[in-house]
Amino acid sequence: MSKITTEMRAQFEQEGYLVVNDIFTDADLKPIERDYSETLDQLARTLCAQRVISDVHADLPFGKRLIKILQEGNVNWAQYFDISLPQTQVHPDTPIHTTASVFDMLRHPALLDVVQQFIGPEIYSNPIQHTRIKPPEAMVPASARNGLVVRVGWHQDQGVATPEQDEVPVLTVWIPITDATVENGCLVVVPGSHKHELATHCPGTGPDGGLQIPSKQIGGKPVPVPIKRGGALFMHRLTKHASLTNHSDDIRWSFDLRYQPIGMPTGRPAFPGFVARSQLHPETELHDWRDWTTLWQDARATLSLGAAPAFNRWSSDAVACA
Ligand SMILES: O=C(O)CCC(=O)C(=O)O
Ligand SMILES: [Fe+2]
Repeated sequence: MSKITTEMRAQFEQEGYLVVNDIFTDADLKPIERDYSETLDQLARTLCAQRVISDVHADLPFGKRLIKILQEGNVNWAQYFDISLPQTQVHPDTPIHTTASVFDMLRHPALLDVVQQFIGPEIYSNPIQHTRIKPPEAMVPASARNGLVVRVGWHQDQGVATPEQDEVPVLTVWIPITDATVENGCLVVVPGSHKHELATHCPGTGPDGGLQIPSKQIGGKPVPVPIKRGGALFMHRLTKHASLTNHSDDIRWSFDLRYQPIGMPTGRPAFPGFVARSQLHPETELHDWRDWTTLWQDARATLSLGAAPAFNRWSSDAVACA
């Protein structure tokens, strides 16, 4: 089992976050890159056929190819790569990137071994999860600077879930596919902020158009958390964090996942989670990525009928948001 040391555990308790290096090998991550290259290839071919772009740019590596395509056409591409549905405007054919390689990452034994040391051996994959592929921000057209492709503002992950999840020890796991650096927009955290209460989050005020904690409520001194590919950041649900702008000339690519004990509210009931590991009932574990895909397709079908579930508790009328 990949072990975290007593010192590492103490650091998490003290600071509210922990970086663990070398969880994934290159061989673990390569299949994900291959799948995403395939998705980008299909998208490029479709856009070329629609004459949105003039060339499929098949000779370029993934990141540079995506940037080139974005430079040519103002394309709404992020949903093709995300491992979640959007919170609104779900249609029967809304794309979602549920592939075998991503499912293998969600169930990766070395990752779950670390998660187990935080929340125990009954591990549920919480559906609050995203793929974030961020181009250099200056290259994103102003009208598209929102959502998953730009930096996020200050928040606590508990604040992006519904309140029935408040007592659940949900653990955030942030996994870089490209090295995450200060230049390309790694995360910044306020050490120790998990010892404070949930702050007010104001809707529509973040740089991504989402929730954000007003600056006077951030407190503490933020520190950047660069991480090498292969490692992961583990974060308490109350740790205040944000991400930096991508000022580099290539993409910054990460997945953010969440895990919690089995049998507790996920804070996003409209989306499907699954049993990732169970020592008590191993027969309940989900092992086939196609079953995972079906869960998301079923959720998509339901949401496309027009259901409008609440995704969080915040109102822009809050005094702190004025
Ligand atoms: O990747 C980012 O920019 C933000 C991620 C985040 O807020 C999270 O993983 O909880
Ligand atoms: Fe977050």
